[in-house]
Amino acid sequence: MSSQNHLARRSFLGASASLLLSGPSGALSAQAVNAEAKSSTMIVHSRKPEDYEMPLDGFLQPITPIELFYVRSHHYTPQVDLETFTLRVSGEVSAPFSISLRDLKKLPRIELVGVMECAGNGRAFYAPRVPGLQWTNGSVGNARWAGVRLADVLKKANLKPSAKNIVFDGADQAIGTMPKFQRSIPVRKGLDPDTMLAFEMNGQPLPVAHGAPLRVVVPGWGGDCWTKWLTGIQVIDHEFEGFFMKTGYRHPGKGVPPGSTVDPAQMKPIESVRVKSVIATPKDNIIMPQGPSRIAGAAWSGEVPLDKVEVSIDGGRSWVAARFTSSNGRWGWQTWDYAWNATPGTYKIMSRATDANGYSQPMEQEWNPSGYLWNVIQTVRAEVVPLTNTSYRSSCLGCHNEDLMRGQKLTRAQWEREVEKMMRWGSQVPADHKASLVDYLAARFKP
Ligand SMILES: Nc1nc2c(c(=O)[nH]1)N[C@H]1C(S)=C(S)[C@@H](COP(=O)(O)O)O[C@H]1N2
Ligand SMILES: [Mo]
Repeated sequence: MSSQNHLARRSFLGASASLLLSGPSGALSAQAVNAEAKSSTMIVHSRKPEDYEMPLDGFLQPITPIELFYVRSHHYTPQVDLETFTLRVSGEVSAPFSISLRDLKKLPRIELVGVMECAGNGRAFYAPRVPGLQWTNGSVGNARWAGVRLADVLKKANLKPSAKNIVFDGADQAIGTMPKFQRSIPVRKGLDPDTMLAFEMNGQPLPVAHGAPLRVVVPGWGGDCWTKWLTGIQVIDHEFEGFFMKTGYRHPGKGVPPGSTVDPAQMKPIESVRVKSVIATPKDNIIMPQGPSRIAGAAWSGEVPLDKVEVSIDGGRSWVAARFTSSNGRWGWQTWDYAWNATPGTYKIMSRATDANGYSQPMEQEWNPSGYLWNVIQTVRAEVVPLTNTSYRSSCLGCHNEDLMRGQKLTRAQWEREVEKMMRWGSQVPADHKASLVDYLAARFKP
């Protein structure tokens, strides 16, 4: 109750502080509220700049709700005024122009479900450790994007034959002496009919943290190309020289000795992400009761479409097909599940996604200097215990340690009276588990 009040007061103060900074604009209070909501549900890597990771439960959702969608910002979140906003298109084009959001929206509208994954997702799993944000599984999300084709915007500007790369510029300003975040994509990908300038996410105006009012959507490619707060598109006839193209976001294309440094000139810019799946349930190191259960998560791929997901409960010795439980199209992630009748034992649960070229997630990953494109098969360790044992663990060991239990050498009748006393004192033993719990205690801790 009091913590809720506290939260409400903080977001109120946040909203009014932003209003003071730059005048009345609806997006600003939305920003403060959004930041509040995210920091209460997400794994917080940094609040300023905003770097939030989706928790594992997010992989159960066919479409990622905005409150759960990861945020990766290199600089502070800028405040773009919707009234004066224009997008400038220039460079190797014969008809450069600037356009307001209202006029941009007159171009044909397109919509698609697309997964966006940070190239650094899974960096935390590399050994030796790689510097950078230590993302585990959740710098990825799946949203419904709506906007206009980048190809239509480029057509309006009339590309010259010399056009080679498209540089995107966002409204966020570099912090200190850090280079400004700018990325380019080749004209080939820019003209793909699914490459988009999006102004809506999940049926709402694009939220500030995700690039309002306009961001680039590059289906299948790493999140680093999906420029937020887009204000400029510059077409160039050469390779873009900016830091985040020439030095950052590059991969050697093959494994290199762990811990080594590689000359960026020997590496290539990250483009497509790789096929991958994540298990949302059960959670690693779980102790769970025997009986019907579900192994479930999400899977996706990049330029090469996703084909199938398989599940193993024996550490990868044998695999069975999982079932898709969503239909999010060519660029979306798919949720999947497998009905598992769990019998007592110790399990290593894995999921393995395969793309349409027959390439499957590997068991081990070769190392690369910035820890990009992690897609190793995940392992979830589970101990399945008999039902009686489950009640023993949840009802008795919640308050008493096992040494104390071992010290009790009681008959069945005595155990029954003891259990009844504990139930009167608040122990949560389901009525239909009482007899089997007494049996279990009487068998294990007898005179
Ligand atoms: N202008 C701008 N665009 C940006 C970034 C940024 O820092 N500034 N980060 C990029 C990176 S690395 C990723 S992974 C995605 C994250 O988008 P999201 O915050 O909407 O999840 O945005 C990309 N676009
Ligand atoms: Mo990223």
